[in-house]
Amino acid sequence: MRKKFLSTIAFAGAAALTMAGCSSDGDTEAPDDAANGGDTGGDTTEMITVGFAQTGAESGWRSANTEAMQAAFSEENGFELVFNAADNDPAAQISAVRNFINQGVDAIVIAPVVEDGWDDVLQEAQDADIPVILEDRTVTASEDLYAAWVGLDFKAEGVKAGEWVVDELAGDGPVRTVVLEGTTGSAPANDRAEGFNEAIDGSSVEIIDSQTGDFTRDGGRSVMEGYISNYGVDGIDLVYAHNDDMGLGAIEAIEAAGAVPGEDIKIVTIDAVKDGMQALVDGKINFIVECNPMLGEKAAELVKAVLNGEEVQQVNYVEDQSFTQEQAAEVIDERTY
Ligand code: GYE
Repeated sequence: MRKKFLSTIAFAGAAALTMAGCSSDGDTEAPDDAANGGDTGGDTTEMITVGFAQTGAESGWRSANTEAMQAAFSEENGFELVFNAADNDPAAQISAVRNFINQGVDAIVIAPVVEDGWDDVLQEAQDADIPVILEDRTVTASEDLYAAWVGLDFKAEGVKAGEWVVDELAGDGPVRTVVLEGTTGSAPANDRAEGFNEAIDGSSVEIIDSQTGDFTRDGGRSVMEGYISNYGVDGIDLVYAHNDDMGLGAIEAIEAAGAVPGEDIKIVTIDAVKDGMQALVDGKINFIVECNPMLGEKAAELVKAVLNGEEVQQVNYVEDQSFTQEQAAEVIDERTY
């Protein structure tokens, strides 16, 4: 552990210097030991211990993100990773971060389940001189409380989804739309709703209902079953799902009701993970906006830079793209997630 490791060397060095001062004839020559870069034959590798507080394992996107983070924060890259998945429970995630602080890790990385409630524990990390890097989702706490953030522009993703719907589906009659929202209080759910609503404003796209499916396939399916029961298949023109997994759940509900997803009811989602892209190629989803989960390398780069005392950019966006059914068919075989 870097912090403890370095403090041990510092202590050993100081002790050695003190010893030299006491026992020698005032020779101020620093003794030859690890603290002075001397070759003591000991292990001087500085492993960086990082506590990573992941949201959970709610979706295909999350699995891809976790894999990318574990690959980047590997031993061969100089890290010892302490991993916690909070099962989408904000209180459990904050408790995990407190544990990391008590363990005295060198740095903490968080993918915050929800935006609010982070001020106290981030202040505690700062008081313990442990830098925090956010990856994926953002928080409402002051930027002074964390060193940097790397992720995606969720609002822009919502705008891109809404603009496609307006361009391709809006016309004279209403486009009766039901929304499958992400986790309540999470940045992607809030921002994807805001962006979509801005893009459809003034068009014939009409949101008739909006409920959370918590970013899970089961959640998407059960909410969609409720929509079909309330409005009937013929009463719904479009599903806007904040992620692929809820869109895939909606497909199951639509097919169980005897209708054809992608035709009787159009579907637009966000993420572009493998299963979503396959449904797009199969014509069951009509348009997907990508949300790149490969954030590990940038997060690891930020941790090392911050621990080395380097200036880092506070906000770090990763590029996104979007796919029609035709575009998905061209790229699906070469995609890594
Ligand atoms: O869209 C979803 C995951 O925070 C961007 O969380 C991420 C979202 C992603 O569960 O699939």
